[in-house]
Amino acid sequence: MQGIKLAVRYIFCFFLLFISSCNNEEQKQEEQQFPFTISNEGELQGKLGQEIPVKLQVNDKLKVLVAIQLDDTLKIWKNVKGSFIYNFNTVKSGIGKYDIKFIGETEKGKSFDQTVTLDVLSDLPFNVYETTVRTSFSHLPTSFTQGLEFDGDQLYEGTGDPSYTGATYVAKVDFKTGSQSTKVSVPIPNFGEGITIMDDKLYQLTWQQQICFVYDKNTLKKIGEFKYEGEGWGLCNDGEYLIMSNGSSTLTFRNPITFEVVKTIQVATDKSIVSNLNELEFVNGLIYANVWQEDILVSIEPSTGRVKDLINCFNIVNQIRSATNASSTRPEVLNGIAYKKSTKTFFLTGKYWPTLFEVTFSPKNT
Ligand SMILES: [Ca+2]
Repeated sequence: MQGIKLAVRYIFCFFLLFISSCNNEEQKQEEQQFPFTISNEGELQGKLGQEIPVKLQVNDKLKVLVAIQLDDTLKIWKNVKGSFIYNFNTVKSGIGKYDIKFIGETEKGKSFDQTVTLDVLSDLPFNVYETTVRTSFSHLPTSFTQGLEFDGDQLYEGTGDPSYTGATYVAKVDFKTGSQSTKVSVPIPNFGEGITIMDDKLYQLTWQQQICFVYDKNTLKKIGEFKYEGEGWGLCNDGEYLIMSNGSSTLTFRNPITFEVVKTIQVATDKSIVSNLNELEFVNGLIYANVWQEDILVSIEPSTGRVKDLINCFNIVNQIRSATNASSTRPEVLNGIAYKKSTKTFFLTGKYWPTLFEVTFSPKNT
């Protein structure tokens, strides 16, 4: 009889333990269950001027849901249930890539978060142009071109230094012969990037050294420098601000006196965000950019970041690739845009290219 009692007691205890472990398991599952889901993640793309709908589904455990962009709270929902749509305002954000973080808090005070990326694209299609070569000039094939700009009819060039042997320089170049009249070498470890000329000063970025060197444009004597954060790639100016690329889809406008950031824009076509923006040139109200490792240029509207034109440079890139190269350096990517106002022509070259092409752009025959 005693044995039976003990057995019943054991079974009862086991049953209690089983129930309690089930409850614990349920509680754990409940605690780990996201109180909201986003059903259209991966499709969050829209055009400037349109709203981008983010489709949310919340369960009855959710107490509060917050949408945050950087440190700004976009929206707070309290006691919402079921499915609803949050419309992202692209007029307010402008063109670009944006991360939105949704944080949901359950009734038990546990919080869950999920970040989604939205792409705001241009609302207008772009034109496609081709390049027509007007003249070809010699270009020093040992120059790793990173910046190219005319001041009147005087061409200036800035180079980089991939082998870290002190090959970074800024020079005045005779565009007809490729010879250099005034040249300033920049010591290692500086890796020169974009150059631009504004108010008798020549500005030269560096890739990862976070220094912008400033020179007297006539003598190329160094007269100052600025520090900045992040990488430096291309540089141009609109007559008021310096405009700088860093290899992303963002262009940064800076005050030329203080180098402070005035504004940034992101760049996109109506099909995609355009990153890897490299050497720049400001011409007739548009920013022209080399796209790194692509045989194209894009022209960009400075107020919005819309790509207005895409310029195919396959013909000149193919000429360079197919030419027998006698020099020890192998031509690399297209990288160098300079506009000469007196002839209304663009001058294009690339890293270690033996040729500087004078070109015009014409609509592509379809
Ligand atoms: Ca340029």
